[in-house]
Amino acid sequence: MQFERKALSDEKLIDLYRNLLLPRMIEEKMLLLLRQGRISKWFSGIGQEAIAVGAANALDEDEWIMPLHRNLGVFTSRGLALSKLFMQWQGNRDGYSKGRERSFHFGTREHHVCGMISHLGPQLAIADGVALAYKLRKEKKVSLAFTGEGGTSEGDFHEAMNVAAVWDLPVIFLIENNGYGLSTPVNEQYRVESLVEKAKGYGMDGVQIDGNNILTVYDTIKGIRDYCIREQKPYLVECLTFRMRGHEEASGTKYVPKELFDEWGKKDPVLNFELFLIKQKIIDSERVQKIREEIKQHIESELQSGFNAKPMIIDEEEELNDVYANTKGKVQSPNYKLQTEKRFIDAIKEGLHQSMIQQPKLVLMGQDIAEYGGAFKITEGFVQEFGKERVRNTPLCESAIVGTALGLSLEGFKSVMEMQFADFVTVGFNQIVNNLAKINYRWGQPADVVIRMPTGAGVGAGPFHSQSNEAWFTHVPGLKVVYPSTPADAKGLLIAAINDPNPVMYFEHKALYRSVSGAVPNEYYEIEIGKARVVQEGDDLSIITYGAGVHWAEDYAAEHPEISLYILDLRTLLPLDYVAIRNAVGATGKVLILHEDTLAGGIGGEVAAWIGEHCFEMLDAPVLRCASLDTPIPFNIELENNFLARQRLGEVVEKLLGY
Ligand SMILES: Cc1ncc(C[n+]2csc(CCOP(=O)(O)OP(=O)(O)O)c2C)c(N)n1
Repeated sequence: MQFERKALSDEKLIDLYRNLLLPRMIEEKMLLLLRQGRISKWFSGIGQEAIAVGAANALDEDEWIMPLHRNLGVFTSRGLALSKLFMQWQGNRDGYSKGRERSFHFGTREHHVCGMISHLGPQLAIADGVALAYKLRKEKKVSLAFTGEGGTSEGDFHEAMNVAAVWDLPVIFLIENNGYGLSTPVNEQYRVESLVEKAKGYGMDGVQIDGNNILTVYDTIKGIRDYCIREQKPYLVECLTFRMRGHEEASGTKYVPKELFDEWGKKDPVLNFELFLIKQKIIDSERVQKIREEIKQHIESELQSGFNAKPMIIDEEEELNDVYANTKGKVQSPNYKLQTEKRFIDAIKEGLHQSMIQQPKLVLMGQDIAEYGGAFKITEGFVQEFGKERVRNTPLCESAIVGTALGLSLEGFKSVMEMQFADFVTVGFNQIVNNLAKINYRWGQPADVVIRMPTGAGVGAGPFHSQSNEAWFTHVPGLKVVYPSTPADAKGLLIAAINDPNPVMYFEHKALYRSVSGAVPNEYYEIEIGKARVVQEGDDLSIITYGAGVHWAEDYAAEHPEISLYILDLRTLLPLDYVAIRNAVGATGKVLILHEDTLAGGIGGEVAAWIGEHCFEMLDAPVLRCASLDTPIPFNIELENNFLARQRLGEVVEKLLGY
């Protein structure tokens, strides 16, 4: 192995050696502890340390890195306390995630490390978001995200690379090519000669290097960092290395030919560098022994404090509280004196517009939202007023944009992403339910993101432009789900969602955009998330509903003055307003839950179950649900009308009144 020290001082070389040796020696100790049953699982990076250590050392300490499961060297190079790391691996409360996350699946703002979720790929777009924040602030910084060669087959790799290229983001994408993805060799993973060829496909530059040579990695990444900052462009680097142990320690290496271990064993990054330093007389074997002894002592004493960690004390309230970041407290109430009649769509636009003025760190992202104004023209005129940097057309890649939004949040920005249609959220689903929703609970990092979801049927748009998919998200702790039905609520809830530091799914019904109007306070105001609205009081029967259902219920009430209906508009589906639900039950003793979403697994089931559990004694009849048919949404208008819950509302009301 050829080492080129270039202008590096002896001190720097020795420093790199220490940095390289530390994760190796920690891992050797961990393998021992694993055999003794003192830790449960281990993903080894032995033989690959030069990549993590070289990359982490090449960046400034306040530049974000997104490491993976074999990158202990990133964590040690960034100076995370080993005692605390060890508590993390043991699932101890005093680790980096209060015992909630395993191994390296955590982040720390202090060290600018954003650890992975188990899914391979999503970390890459988070690096895009961080780099976008650097770019918007004109800071001379890069972000760096790791991927294995296996992970490059994920769609998230493609999307993140493409966004970084199109938006000229200073991101370093680092592929750690270690020959195998679990048991899958590279010839079953991809067909290009080398993965770095993929860079061209995105219009970026790339380089393939020896990942076992610490000086090559360090020097190359330093150079790439300068390039990315200077040129304001991303870069792909492929580091060739080898996985010297099993995928994880229990899974073995039977499928790997022995010759490969012999061949790569000779290229060991630690021993070769040590040999180089000795040969160059930068250190002697005595100094090597001394350094090793110092590190050993350090590991032993850190482990001791790790082992002395306090046992877990379960605090259920804290568990629940940590799912969400704290909101700022009191909402800014509307001033109802100055109101103007507005359509639903214009109220949303006004809420968004006023938020852009109030929140200079708010960025809008979505397909065709800039010059074109968005599929529904909600952001028409915004780009002229707020500029291309804050009103961003995106390539077609929902997953990467949600990930980018999270990256922006890491750097203190807020963002609103427009799904062109709520249906397309399926291709950004993983980022929402696993990254945005869980990150605050996992390591205390809020995901300050709003996703606007133009939703709903009744417009003859067929199965993939009409779905009600809110129930997919009400089942995910960590998300908030709001769903206004009036223009005034649409504006106030959107502003509240943007001000809320948590990820909010904001559903806006397309059929209401231009069909519903109402008085909307002119000023900037919030409607509190989590509070339902009594639409009208009544004595005979309560309809609990939201979205288009509110209008169906109101129309029904107007057509049937002989029935005294109590109508509750939930407005927020997660968290639900249980006080308002209880009041609605108490008012009439007969409850009908109405929603446009299909019946099975809809939020109506959850509300009905809660009422059954908590309000049984108030009921005079079973809780009934009126929902759309359990079919996909048909295109033909007559079929669609038949599909929709509205069709059956009268029937269910009569049935309930008949009890
Ligand atoms: C989306 C997703 N699919 C499958 C897995 C299961 N899995 C975990 S690691 C792994 C292999 C990863 O290979 P590679 O990206 O090359 O990284 P390496 O483990 O070799 O460092 C697989 C299939 C996963 N974690 N995420």
